[in-house]
Parts: sequence; C-alpha cells; structure tokens
Amino acid sequence: MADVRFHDTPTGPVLENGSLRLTVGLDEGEFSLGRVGNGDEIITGASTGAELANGASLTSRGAGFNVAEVQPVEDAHGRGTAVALRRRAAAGEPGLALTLTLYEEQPFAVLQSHLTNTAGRPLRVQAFHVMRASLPTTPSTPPDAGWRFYRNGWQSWSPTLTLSPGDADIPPLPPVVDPATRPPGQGHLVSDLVATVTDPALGQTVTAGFLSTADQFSQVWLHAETSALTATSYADGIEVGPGAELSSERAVVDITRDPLLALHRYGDALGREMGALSWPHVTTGWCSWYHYFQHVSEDDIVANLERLAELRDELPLEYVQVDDGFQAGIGDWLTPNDKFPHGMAWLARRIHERGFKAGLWLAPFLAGAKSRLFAEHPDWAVRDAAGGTVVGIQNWEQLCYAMDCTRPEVIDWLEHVFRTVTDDWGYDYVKIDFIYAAAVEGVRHDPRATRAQAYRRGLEAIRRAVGDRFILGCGAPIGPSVGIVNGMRIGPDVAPHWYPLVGRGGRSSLSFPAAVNALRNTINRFWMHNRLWLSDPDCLLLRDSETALTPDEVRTLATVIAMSGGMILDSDDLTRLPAERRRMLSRLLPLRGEAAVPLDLFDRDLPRALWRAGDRLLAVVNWADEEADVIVQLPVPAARLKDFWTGDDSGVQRGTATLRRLPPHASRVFTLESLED
Ligand code: 9PG
Repeated sequence: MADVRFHDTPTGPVLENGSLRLTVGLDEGEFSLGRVGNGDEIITGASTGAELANGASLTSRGAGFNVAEVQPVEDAHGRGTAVALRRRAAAGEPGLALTLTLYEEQPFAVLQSHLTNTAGRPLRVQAFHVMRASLPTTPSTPPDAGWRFYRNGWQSWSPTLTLSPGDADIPPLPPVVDPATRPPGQGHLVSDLVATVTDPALGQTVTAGFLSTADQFSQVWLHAETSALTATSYADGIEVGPGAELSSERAVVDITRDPLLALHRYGDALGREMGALSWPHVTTGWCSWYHYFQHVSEDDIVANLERLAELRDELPLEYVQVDDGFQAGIGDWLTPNDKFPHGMAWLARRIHERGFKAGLWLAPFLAGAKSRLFAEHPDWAVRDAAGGTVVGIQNWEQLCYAMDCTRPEVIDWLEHVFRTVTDDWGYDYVKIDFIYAAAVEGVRHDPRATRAQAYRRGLEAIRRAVGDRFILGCGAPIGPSVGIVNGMRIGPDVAPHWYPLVGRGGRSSLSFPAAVNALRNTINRFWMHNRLWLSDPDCLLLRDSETALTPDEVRTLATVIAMSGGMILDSDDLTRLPAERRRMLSRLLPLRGEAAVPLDLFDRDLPRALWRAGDRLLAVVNWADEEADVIVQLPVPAARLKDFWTGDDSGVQRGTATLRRLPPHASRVFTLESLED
C-alpha cells in the first residue's frame, strides 16, 4: 500500500491511501468514503453525533466541522495520519469532535468521537453515534434482495447469522442473551460489535465495527428501508466533569468486494488492538455437563477419569473438566456439596495422578438468593434505580443476582476464590460461566464505570488470580473479553436433541440449548478462532443411548465442531461409549487448527458448505428436515472428491458439487484432490 496523503480542497480535507479515499465536507459536517480507483463512494453523507442522558442530542450534520489538527499516528495497525475535526458548536453546547485515521498498510478507516464538557456542571453521556451514514440503495429490487446483514450476537449464546432487510430483527432476551441497549424505533437490524453488509448485485461489502472494546459496548444498526448504517458506542450515562473529555470506542469501516475476507480482516485488527491472547495448541478434554448435568458426583468424575486413562492412546485428551454440580451454592464455590466428599483439591490431585490436567466450572459473577454468599453480602449485588437487587438469571431454582465488580470487596473476594481454586486446589483451567452478569444494566458502587468497564474489572481480577492458566469464557460478552480469556464459547449449549425443546421455529429460541443452535453460531463465528482466542464450539455428544440425536445428527454435530478448528471436548459417559463412536472422536481430534470458512454465509442463515483451504476439507450439510439433493459451489474450479470417513472416491466434480439424496441433518466431508494431470 502507499503513504497516507492529505490534501486540502475548497470544501474540506481529503485523506487517501492506496485503497481508500475519505472526503470531508466541512460546511455540511459530513464525510464520505470510497475505494480508490473505483470512483463510487459507498459511504456517503456520514456524520457523527452524541446523545446525552437528559435526552439532548448533538450531530455534526448541518452544524459543520473545523479542522482542528492533522497529525501522524503509529500504533498496533502501523503508521498513519489522523485528522481531527471539531464540530462548529453554538454557544453553550458541549464540544464534539471526530478523529478520522487512515493507515499506510491497512485497507480500513478508523473513527472516534470525543465529547468535551464546556459547561460548569457535570454532564452525562448516553451514547456516541460515531458514524451515521447512508449506503447505496437499489430500490427496485425485491425485499429479499439488496443488502444482506451479518448480525453478531452480544454474548457467547446470542444468535449470530445473516439476515435480509425483509427479515425481522432477532429480539433481545434480557437479561441472559442481550441486556444491551437497542436503537430507538423499529425497522432496524441490529448487530453487536460488528456488522458486515453485502450486496452481491452491487458487488460491495461494508464492514463496520469496533476495534477497541474494553470500555463501552457497541452496536451497528442497518435501517432496512433507508439503508442507513449507524455505528454506536454506549457510554451508559456516565458522568463527564466540567472541562473533562469522554471518547467513544474506536470504530472501523472497511470496504471490500469479499465479505468473508472482511470478517477475517476485522478479527485480525480487533485481536491486534485488544492484545488477544494465544495458546500453544488448541485444547482438548472431557466435560461432565452434558451427560451428568448438575447431578454429577465425585464417583462419576473418577469413573470417567479411569476410563480416560485406559483409553489414553486411542483418545489423547488433555483436560478433565468438572462442570456445574460440585458446589454447595451459587456463589459458595469454595464449599463442595456432599456429592464430592473428598473435596475439590483431592479430585484435582487424582486427575493429575492419572496424567490429565484439571478444569473447574464456576459462575463467579452470580450470587444465588439461597447462597451463603448472598446472605452474608447482599450489598455486593448490582442495584436497580429503585434500590432493588438486579437479577442476572433465574436458574438452579432461585433468583441469581448480578455481582457489582466495581466494589473493591468483590474484587478481593474474586481473587481469593480463584487463587484458592488454582494455587491451593491445583486446577489448571477455569470455565467461567454466566459472566455477562457483571455487565447487566444497573446502579453500581462506582457510578463512573460503564457496564463494560465493570465487567472487565471482574475479568481482570480473575486473570490476576489465575496467572497464566487457561481461562474459558462462557456466557460472555464478546468485545470486552478479548485479551483476557484464552478460550471462548461462541454459541448456545449443545444438547442431546437437534431442535430446542420449546419455542421451536420462533426466533427467540435461537439461543436455547439445541445441537442446531450451537452449530449455527459455531459456523457463523468462524473468524474469531485463532484471532480473538481459541473458540469453543461446545461439546461433542457421541453417545447412542440417552440421546434423541440420530446417527446422522451425531455425525454432523461432530463434523461441524471439528471443521471449526476449535477446542474439542467430549461430554459423554465414557464408561459406556461404544468403540465405534469413540473412533469418530479419534479421527476428528487431529482436525484442530484452522476454522472452516462458510462459503455461503451470506446466502442463508445455516451455511451448507464449509471449506478449509489448508487441508482442502469441504463439509456439506443438509439442514433440511427431509432428504434432499444439496448442490454447493466448489471453492476450486474442479476437484476429485475423496470421502473423509470412508476414503471412497466420489469422482470428479466441476464448478459445483451435487450430493444426491442426503438424509435430513446429514453431512458429508471430502478431501478435494486437485486435478494436476
Ligand atoms: C452449567 C451450564 C454448562 C453450559 C453453559 C451453561 O438460560 N439458562 O438458564 C442457561 C442455563 C445453562 C446454560 C446456559 C443458559 O449453560 O453454557 O456449558 O456449563 O451452564 O449450568
């Protein structure tokens, strides 16, 4: 790429690198963005704005900008040039500024808004609309054509899929799935953190998202009718003192022709900016939850441990992870219940003696109404405006309150709990679950902390306590977890049934436990793995009894998990798992590494073709409830297809691959051998 060039024109500054041109209209208070050499501007009439807690709002549109500063920058993304624009304010208005940055070596623009309190009394900021822009519309096209919207969910379990403007938005499910703020008014599709919109007819893709994610939650909205695109960073009404300044998170806008590449690029940039953690290898293990659930006992763990030791050569798994069910109460993590008579340190020692590493589940940001923790510290919960305790979830036959991680006593307690679990008991791995609870809306001890900051303080305390041991985030908001967790659950719970048990077909059930729900997110969040953390697609369930999954469904679940390249944990009773099902696991374990790209991500919410260029594996799934012929576009012009499971030669296919009469929910995996000869 090239240097960043800056020039002044009569209407305002222009910033340009080898791929993008950013044009500012000073009098309009707007900017536009397009690809160099393409002529067309894709983002037009873009403005910046802020909303105050008292309902007042500010926008640059119409007010105009002055150029405040042009300066070189250098950061995680390389060298660049930043232009600071100051909104022309009327007397008495707060100051609003926008910084626009282009980098020499990056094909995206970075935007950040800043608000200055020029008054003599504090002011509270609700949100920054860092960018409000228009995308080109194609009004003559039917509602299902035009822009296709990649929608990312707020936390691990929140639905992630592509939608059309004609589709209804996925409703939020407070507080579990999505307590985050929603845009005013109907007609928007909403994505958390990042959205990619692509129009195959126009051949254009715009990715708008956020690069910095520690301080404010963020969303991107597309207005279905007007194609207005808004990137918002939530300041949650925190106070800005007289003379002080508050900035939004840093937004990124990327314009490309290839939507899959755009998501990879965004993941790389977010990982760089937030210092994503790496791990030497993709972890594997066994987890107690999906067979024993909360009835698990020490004997169950030991029985599986002994079986794992016997099977070590066949199944080289690393971690034995004890899930929910060992603790005396939700919050009483250091007291085991009577199903674990020898205590948790004994169990970790036993796991180590057999040559495995030990993992433990906790839900550290919840305090159950029946717990000793809550009885002793009712003041540790987040409050609502009326002074009531805020519920994080109703589960385990009680209300569970959300912990206020802005309280120093809570931070001390968290460190104590996690030091005990790791240093004293010896656990090498913690699965921290339901951790969105630290980020619920409410009143906290520190009124200057946003939801994201409160969450991050809790997470940082856990990281301090566990040192460089493995942390798996679960039920975790995506953005502020980057840089702290090693592994991350990226979808809803798997289950020994394909569809959710309730609400099937309804959109609000997309985050309920079900094999198909877990797979949807695992496929659609492909770009996170190895960029933000190791992705955890949730467990394999391979058993042939105590399951409602058909053999085809079991194989598809296992195949898609393996194609994700992410963590592989089995969750069956290994003392009873048939040899033939175990062999499936041994075959799939070596596939950890590369995440498959869903080639048809923007065509449907459950992509049918998953491709790994590194080992040339192509998986094809029939998501339909009936037998069907599935036709997919090949990622190469032509290839000989060799069946991964059977080794059978399935012949040469050109352009597309046609799979005849694939049973419902069945899949096929092929190695694509090239046709050199
Ligand atoms: C243990 C489980 C497992 C699982 C986690 C998480 O909405 N809910 O009531 C709800 C309950 C459980 C749940 C997700 C949502 O599963 O994902 O792997 O650890 O907790 O209780």
